[in-house]
Amino acid sequence: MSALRKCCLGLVFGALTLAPVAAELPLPDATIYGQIKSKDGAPVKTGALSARVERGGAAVLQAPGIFVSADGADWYVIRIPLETNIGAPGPTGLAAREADVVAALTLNGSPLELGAPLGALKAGSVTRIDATAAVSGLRYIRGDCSPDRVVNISDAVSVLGYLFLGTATPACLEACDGDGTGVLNISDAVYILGFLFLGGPAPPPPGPGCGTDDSPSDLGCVTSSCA
Ligand SMILES: [Ca+2]
Ligand SMILES: [Ca+2]
Repeated sequence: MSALRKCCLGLVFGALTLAPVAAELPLPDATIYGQIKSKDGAPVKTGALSARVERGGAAVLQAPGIFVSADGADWYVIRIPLETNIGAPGPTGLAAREADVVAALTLNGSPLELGAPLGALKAGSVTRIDATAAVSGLRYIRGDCSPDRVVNISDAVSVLGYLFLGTATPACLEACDGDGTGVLNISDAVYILGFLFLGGPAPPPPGPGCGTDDSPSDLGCVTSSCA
C-alpha cells in the first residue's frame, strides 16, 4: 500500500472515529456564586438553596446550591447543568439550555433579594451575585434525616447508612443531627431510636413539625423537607 493511500485511509478512519464525538459535546455548567447576608448583615452560611430555571415562563429545573467557606468568608455556589450542544440532556437527565433564564434564587423556600439582575444562562459562565435573605434561619424538622416530614426508624437508618455504609449524603445533614449537638455521629441514630422506642426525649427544636432554627450549625442543608 502506498504511503499516500495509507495516509488517506488514516484520515477517513480518523474522521469516522471522531465524528460522533464532535457531534455531541458536553457544555460546561453555568455557575452562580456570591455571598448572602441576612437583613441585619450577618453572613448566611447554611440553608436549602436553589436556582429556579425557566424557559418561556415555565419551570425547567431547580438547581441546588451549596455553601463553602473560603478566604475567610462564606460563599454559596450553584452549578446549573446544561444540555449538550445537540440538545441531549446529559448524564444528569435534567439540564437547562443556553438562553434559559434563572428566574429566582431561593433560600429555604423564600426568594432572595439580589444585588444584581439574573441574566440568561451561558455555558461556562461564572457570575457573582450577592444577595440578602429576607427570612433568616433554616426551616427543617430535627431528626427527619430521610426526609419526609416524619421522624421514624427510616431516619435512624439514614444516619447509620450515611455514616457507615457509604450511602448518599442526606439532603439536610442539619436535620440528621438528631440530638442537636452540631456534630453528626452514631449518637444521633441512637438518640432517634431511643425517642422512638425507649421513651427517650424528643429531638431538640425545630420539631416535631417544620420550624426555624435561627442558629444552625455548620452541618449544612442543601434541601430541607420543609423548603
Ligand atoms: Ca423521615
Ligand atoms: Ca449530633
